[in-house]
Amino acid sequence: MAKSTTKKPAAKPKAAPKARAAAKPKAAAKPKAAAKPKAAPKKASSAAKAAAAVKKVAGTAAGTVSKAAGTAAGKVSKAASSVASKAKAAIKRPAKAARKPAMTLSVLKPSVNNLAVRIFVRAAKLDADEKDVYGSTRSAEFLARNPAHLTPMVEEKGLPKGVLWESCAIMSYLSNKHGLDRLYPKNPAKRAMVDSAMFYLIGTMYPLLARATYGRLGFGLYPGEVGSSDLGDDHKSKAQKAAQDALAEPLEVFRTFYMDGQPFIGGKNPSIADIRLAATLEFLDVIDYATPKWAKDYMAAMEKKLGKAYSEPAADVRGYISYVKSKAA
Ligand SMILES: N[C@@H](CCC(=O)N[C@@H](CS)C(=O)NCC(=O)O)C(=O)O
Repeated sequence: MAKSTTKKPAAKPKAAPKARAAAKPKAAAKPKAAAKPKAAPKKASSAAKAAAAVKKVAGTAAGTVSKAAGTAAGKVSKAASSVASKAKAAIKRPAKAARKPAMTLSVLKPSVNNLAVRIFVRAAKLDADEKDVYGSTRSAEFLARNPAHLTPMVEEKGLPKGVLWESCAIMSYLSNKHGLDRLYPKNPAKRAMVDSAMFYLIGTMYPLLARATYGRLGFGLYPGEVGSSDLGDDHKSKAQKAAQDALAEPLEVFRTFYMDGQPFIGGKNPSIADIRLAATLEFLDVIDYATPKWAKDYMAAMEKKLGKAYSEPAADVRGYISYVKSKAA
């Protein structure tokens, strides 16, 4: 399972300074609490139970046997106490150092690009050390590994360059590597549909969604766009509205073409394209978008299917949106 370690105390997308401050508190708090280290106490308490059980059994056995034959009872009692002392020693032995997860996943928690992979690693039960890299994606150290300064980013042995970014590429790679055919079908034709849905999302829908939501989220818009220009607010809000209106078409394409009467793009079960789509739609809440009923039902179905794997990381995005909205109010 993904584990969370927060290197920098905050989460922050390529956002304006405002958003940085905002992203931080929520992002830092939650996944830390969700993190793992329950192992040691559990081990100790089960060892203690074992010791107690051994002692109890040994006591009973010794008592019974001693009535019948003192010598035999002595032997049994000796053996039992040796087992009991081994169990006691096990209690004292320090818990084994946790195994280092096979991969590191660098994330910014209020981001839906990141949310997709965070949901994926949890749903696939992959062993990942999740690192919050808020504030450090442009550091020399980060740029030396990832000149695109983008998250999510996976680092693990075996990758030709040691790192991999782009959410959909990460999910495809890890699905291939771990044989997760359930999330990313092996059949070439079915896989092509999942790829098509993901490329369509990243190449066509996401730029519209970013133009419609990033301003409100406090994230920086891409160079060359109205939102990042020095045009006045009236131009910016017209551009934002145009992008918002344009979202209806790709949404409808997902419903009619990719889902086509099935609950998910993946058919009866979610695929990595579904994880990417549901995560993306989370941002619509920041503009109070009139999300069609089918899309709301779809998101709820995704969350129901994936459970905590979905809701735990989604809470970071939702928390950030609530914060942004409360500030605006
Ligand atoms: N298409 C990419 C988009 C990745 C992206 O835009 N990541 C942003 C967060 S939403 C980021 O890491 N920005 C930090 C930076 O540019 O320094 C994906 O799906 O992974």
